[in-house]
Amino acid sequence: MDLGAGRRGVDMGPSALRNAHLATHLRGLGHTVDDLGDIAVALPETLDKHMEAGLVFLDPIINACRDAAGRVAALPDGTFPLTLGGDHSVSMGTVTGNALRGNPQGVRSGLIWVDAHTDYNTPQSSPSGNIHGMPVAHLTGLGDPLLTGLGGGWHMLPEDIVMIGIRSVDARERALMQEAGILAYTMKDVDQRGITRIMDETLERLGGLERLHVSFDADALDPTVCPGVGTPVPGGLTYREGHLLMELLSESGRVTSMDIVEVNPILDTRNQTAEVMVGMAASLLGQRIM
Ligand code: 6HN
Ligand code: MN
Ligand code: MN
Ligand code: MN
Repeated sequence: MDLGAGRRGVDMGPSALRNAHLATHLRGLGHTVDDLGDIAVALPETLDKHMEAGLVFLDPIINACRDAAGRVAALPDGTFPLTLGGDHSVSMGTVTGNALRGNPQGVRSGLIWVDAHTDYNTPQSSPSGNIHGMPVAHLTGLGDPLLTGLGGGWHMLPEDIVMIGIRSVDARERALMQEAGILAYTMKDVDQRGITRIMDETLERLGGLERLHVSFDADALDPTVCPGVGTPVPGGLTYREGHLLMELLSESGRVTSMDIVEVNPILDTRNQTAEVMVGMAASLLGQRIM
């Protein structure tokens, strides 16, 4: 879906990723791949676009997130859910679904949020009303009760979240992040300390957790690497920093699920962004150079 984003087009992200041979690449790594198809979501042109309590397109987004959460939660043991977005609001569903797999109360889980943005707005703090800027806040229980209620009583703990690649945070969003105490590695941290140290610290911080979900927003990478995104911010992760991040996570053997989101083929150059993101998934799922 693209209902959570400010501009059209990320609803075509899954097609672009399939076109970039995602399944073929993963099968080449020895994985069995089952494509479960798309979740049906209404087109914005068929809906009345209005803001309700600071949220644009709340109802259809809740439905899509519920559907995503239910489908992910129902997957059998031993499967690795890889979700294709779509705008980042879908991660409220996927992160919740992954925590609820095999346990209706939800399991304490870690979240690695790779993004230019912290996506920690509430309907009150958001400058846009776009729900893709709000998923992490809602996962931790802040914001609209319908969206915070997706997991029943389950919520993410702020200390179980690590963000990487951050370089665009709204003023009131920053205050909420600080209040919650969420660890965010900005691009300054990446420049100064490097991905290797950041990943060591991240895996250490999330040490005791059995489930780790990676939510990868294509706009974490520099717009020269991933031009097909709706909210590009200069000064992002390089191609190699992105891959190194995925390679170190792969080596850790600890990641249990992943989202690829915010790929916008309308704004892309010859499907480059989808190709790059397929490479990121392949790196996380075991691609070796030698
Ligand atoms: N994303 N902070 C801005 C907002 O509208 O809340 C941008 C959010 C971008 C969200 O890229 O997933
Ligand atoms: Mn290819
Ligand atoms: Mn995002
Ligand atoms: Mn983003």
